[in-house]
Amino acid sequence: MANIKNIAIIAHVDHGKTTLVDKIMYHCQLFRENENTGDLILDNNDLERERGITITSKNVSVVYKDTKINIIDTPGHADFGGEVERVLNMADGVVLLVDAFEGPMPQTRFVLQKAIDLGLKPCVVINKVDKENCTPDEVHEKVFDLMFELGAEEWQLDFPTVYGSAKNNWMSDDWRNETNNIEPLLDMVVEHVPTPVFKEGTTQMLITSLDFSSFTGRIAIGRVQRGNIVEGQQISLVKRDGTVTKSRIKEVFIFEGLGRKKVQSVQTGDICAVVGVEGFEIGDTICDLENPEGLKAIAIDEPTMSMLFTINDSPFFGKDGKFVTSRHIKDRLERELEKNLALRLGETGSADKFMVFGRGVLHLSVLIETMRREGYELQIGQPQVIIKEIDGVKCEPIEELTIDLP
Ligand SMILES: Nc1nc2c(ncn2[C@@H]2O[C@H](COP(=O)(O)OP(=O)(O)OP(=O)(O)O)[C@@H](O)[C@H]2O)c(=O)[nH]1
Ligand SMILES: [Mg+2]
Repeated sequence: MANIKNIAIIAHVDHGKTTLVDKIMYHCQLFRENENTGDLILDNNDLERERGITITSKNVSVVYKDTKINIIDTPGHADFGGEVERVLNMADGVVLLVDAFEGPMPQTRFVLQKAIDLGLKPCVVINKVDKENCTPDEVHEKVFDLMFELGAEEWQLDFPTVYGSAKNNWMSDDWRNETNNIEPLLDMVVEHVPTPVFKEGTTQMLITSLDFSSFTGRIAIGRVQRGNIVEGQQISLVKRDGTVTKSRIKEVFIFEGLGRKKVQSVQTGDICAVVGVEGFEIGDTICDLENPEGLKAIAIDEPTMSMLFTINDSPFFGKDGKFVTSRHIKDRLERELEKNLALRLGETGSADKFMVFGRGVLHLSVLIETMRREGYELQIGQPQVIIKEIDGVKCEPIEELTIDLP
């Protein structure tokens, strides 16, 4: 089997994940010399471009010194933490980026906690050392303290580190010693991230993401955990609740560069996209036809905010969008639930009103803006914090705010 490394890039918002992935893709020559692909290639939908943030995680794959590296770029904003959590299931190691000036931030802690709990090997990148007055050595120490505090095991605490500037396209073992490429980072990944071991046995693949194509329909994405997946294979689908349905795989694809390549079969450890499975959801397992053994379903963090979505009953009804009825809105919201796992839909007792629960205002506003652009017209209420009773005490979600002032 070819050498494979599966890594997820995790960090707090804006610490430079997507910029780093750009540089990796350029270094591994995914593009022709004369091809101008611009910056933040993976932030490819309109909302991501406009806001300059990553909203959904994405897979790319590069080849470096005979090793295939599957890279998952993740969103840094806390509202999309649910997304990060589940894609980490596909990785064997994480590249944790920390800003050399800001140091570890709340979301660094959150995503690192998930990675440590899943037993992934951390590799640390202290990024943005080009910033004035940054303190890479102190930041390195803080990352160590943070890992210790989060209960990392010894082999995790023994993490390798590189320093550099993703923006200026260099990484190095020492931040004072600027290089002219990012090879030290890739070498670190190749050396320290474990290669998936081939597991004999029947097929098992946890569906961690989904994609849609107007030609082939819904596409299941995940990592083959055991055995292999073959084109045309008959399979059982074990749902999150344990029920089993039968289905057949039409086609399998592996990730190659920015796109996908059709293959006959995929072995344990590689990340693949599967076409043809019927009625699947994220969190289901694709298993052997005769001996279906489901994998542990993915746990998702609970929503913290709710918002009331209603049809537009104002005098301006119908001026803006083309999908205006409660039926339209309901269908759209239900479709969103399929891929937006941290989202919930609640009953309101009225057919025109929908209570939508999300991870935060940004999470909900991205949904609203996406719906608006798709031509939906709706009215929304104020965001409400979800209050929960834990052991008889009323509790509300809290958020920490740090303000640095001169
Ligand atoms: N000075 C400096 N700026 C950087 C460096 N790397 C990235 N940036 C800038 O930081 C900003 C955020 O970069 P992104 O790559 O979008 O960060 P991200 O971590 O993907 O952000 P989210 O996906 O939204 O969490 C951009 O304006 C980059 O140009 C660096 O090494 N030095
Ligand atoms: Mg990004």
